[in-house]
Amino acid sequence: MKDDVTAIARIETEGEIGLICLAKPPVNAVGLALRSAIHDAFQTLSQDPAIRAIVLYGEGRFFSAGADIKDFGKADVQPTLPQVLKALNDSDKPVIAALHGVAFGGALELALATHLRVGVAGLRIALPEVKLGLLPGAGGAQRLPRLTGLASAIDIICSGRDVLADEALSLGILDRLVDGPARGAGIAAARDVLAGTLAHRQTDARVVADDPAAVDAARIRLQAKRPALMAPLKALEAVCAATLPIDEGLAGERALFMELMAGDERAGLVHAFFAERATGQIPEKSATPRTIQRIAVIGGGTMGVGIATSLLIGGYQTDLIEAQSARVAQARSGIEKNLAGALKRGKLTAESHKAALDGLGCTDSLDVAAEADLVIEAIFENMEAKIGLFAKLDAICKPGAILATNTSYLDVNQIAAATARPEDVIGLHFFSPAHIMRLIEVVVAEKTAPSCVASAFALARKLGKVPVRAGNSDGFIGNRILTQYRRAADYLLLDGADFAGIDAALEEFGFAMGPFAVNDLAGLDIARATRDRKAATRPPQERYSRVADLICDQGWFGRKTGQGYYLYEAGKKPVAHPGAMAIVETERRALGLAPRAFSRETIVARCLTAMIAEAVRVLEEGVALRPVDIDAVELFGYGFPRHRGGPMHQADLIGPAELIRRIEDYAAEDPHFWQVPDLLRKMQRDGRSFADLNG
Ligand code: 3H9
Repeated sequence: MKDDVTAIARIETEGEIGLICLAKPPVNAVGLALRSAIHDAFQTLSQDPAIRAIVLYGEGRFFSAGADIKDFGKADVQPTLPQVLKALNDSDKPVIAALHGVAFGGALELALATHLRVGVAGLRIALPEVKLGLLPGAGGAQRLPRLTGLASAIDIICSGRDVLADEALSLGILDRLVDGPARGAGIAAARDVLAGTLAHRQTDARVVADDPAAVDAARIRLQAKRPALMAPLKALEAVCAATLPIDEGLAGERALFMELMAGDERAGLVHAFFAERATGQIPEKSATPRTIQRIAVIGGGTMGVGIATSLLIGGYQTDLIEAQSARVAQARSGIEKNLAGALKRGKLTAESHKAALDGLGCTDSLDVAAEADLVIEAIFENMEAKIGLFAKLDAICKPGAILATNTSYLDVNQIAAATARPEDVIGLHFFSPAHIMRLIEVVVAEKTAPSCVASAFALARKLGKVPVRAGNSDGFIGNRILTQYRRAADYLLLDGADFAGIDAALEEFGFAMGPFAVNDLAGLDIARATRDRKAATRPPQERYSRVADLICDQGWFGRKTGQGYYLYEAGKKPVAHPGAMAIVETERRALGLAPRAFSRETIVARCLTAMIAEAVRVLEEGVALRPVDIDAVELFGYGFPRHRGGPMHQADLIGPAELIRRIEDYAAEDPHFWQVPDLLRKMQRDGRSFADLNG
């Protein structure tokens, strides 16, 4: 038989061993085309009398990332993945999967349907479908328990977690773990099978013992999760079906899979998956990034310490510059503590932890910035201070160094104008805690050079972050939307909802914390400083809630002072602060407002609509490139519930007509705050969705 070097499922032969090489870059995703090609290749090899064993392996970095997520619409087109896998399982000839890199989702299901699995060191396997709002829909929930037993399969499938090669071997998922290329490992295993020295077996022929204790414990754990998602619970149901005869179990699993496939949870999670990757499509994509090896971070506060930690974890030599000598040691110990945490969580190995510590310099001297390829300013939010600092950096830094500001609101053009090299100035807006939060808003000012933008994106990806290109606007993308979301919540509070009720409604929607709990965490004094800064330019028609200011007047700044909207006592669950509630009531009386009742749905509808309206304005002003960039900002920087996909994804679910109706309805009370953005009307007229604008 002639080897076909162009096919996406390439047939190769080594004596009596036939190989099928998955060759569909970048990740060998198994969509309709690849599964059909595998099916055809398998039939060819099955029918070839010269072939006695069949090996499947992958070309490139991975065996395969699983089913093609872009191709879900064709999940039911024949040959379906379950049909292809059944043919593998039923084969008279031994079928062997040789796995390297990753074997996820449908790709692991494919391997589970073969008769023997060989892993190459470094392999990661997973059934991550629940992370996409799905469950393994090609027999994974039936076949994994046949290898591992019910309890381990529940753990792996309902969490979607990665399983490393050693664990996969010990659980019986892998039959053999070797070093070296997968192709050779597969051939060696096939030879041993043919020689009768390596046992192989049809997975479907095995039986699974029931384990009611493990099932009950998992159900209780999953139901207690917030947000309580459907996919893990349905996945549990599917795994339980593994105790039935295989055909019944497979049919039950497929029905549950198709049910999830049709749901909003799946749509939101898949949107989030692609949003994370889509943000890299920027106009500066073809610019060459500058070389960045050494970075200086200025400011030893929480932000500076977090940013420096993130850079060190990313392998950069990093100098933290804190002007107040007395605070230098404190900044160093903050970074060391964060790095120790990263080591403990497995984000750093012992070796990379040591390298990170070796790469850290802490000083009170700005002169060190002369050595840096990139300087990130993270001092307090004060324009004069930033202008003064950038003028100094202009004098100190080497030509071509990138000068970045971590400002969250201020005008980057103005900061750039303090230097004679505005083309080298950019905004890098990290989110706190900067070594954990994944978003970086990359703020492109009027004169920022494309190479500067490309460098920021390359840096962010190296740090494992999600960079989003933002225009220079007060609050950029995220904080602009946050401001309107908070305002909607403040108005609900004045009009009769209570803050704990508002928080509960939004937490039920899926936010980890409601807006008032978040305000307490961030520090009420911080938001007040921003409001004070903007007071002079606040439009007279704007409704202003004084509640937060009055709470601050009491010296209650939230968590850090033990009191804010909530009362915080060590070891106890925070409770609504009666003093804060009294302030709300007094303010309502002073304004002559009769409190109204708001349902949880209304609370969510108002807050979400306020977010969406501002997001649409951000889009029509060109501050965000695409709707999906806005969703990425909200998902990776502001805790927007992942399964909801982001505000723009929600806007598509709600539809422009309903959004316009809501805004016009709310505008009857407050026509200044509630205004229909022109773009929203245009979308309705043109019958377009925000997804259409993603390109
Ligand atoms: C499933 O299998 C359901 C089954 O039960 C079926 C039942 C019938 N499909 O992440 P990267 C793209 S559900 C389509 O940047 P890395 C990705 O969008 C599936 N495309 O690389 C990107 O495209 P672009 C279960 C995919 O090295 C490019 O490949 N599987 C898929 O950092 C590179 O990706 C999963 O959930 C896919 N499955 O990480 C695995 N995967 O260049 C999801 C990736 O245009 N994938 N792409 O932006 C991953 O975890 C990571 O992509 C992986 C590589 C670790 C594989």
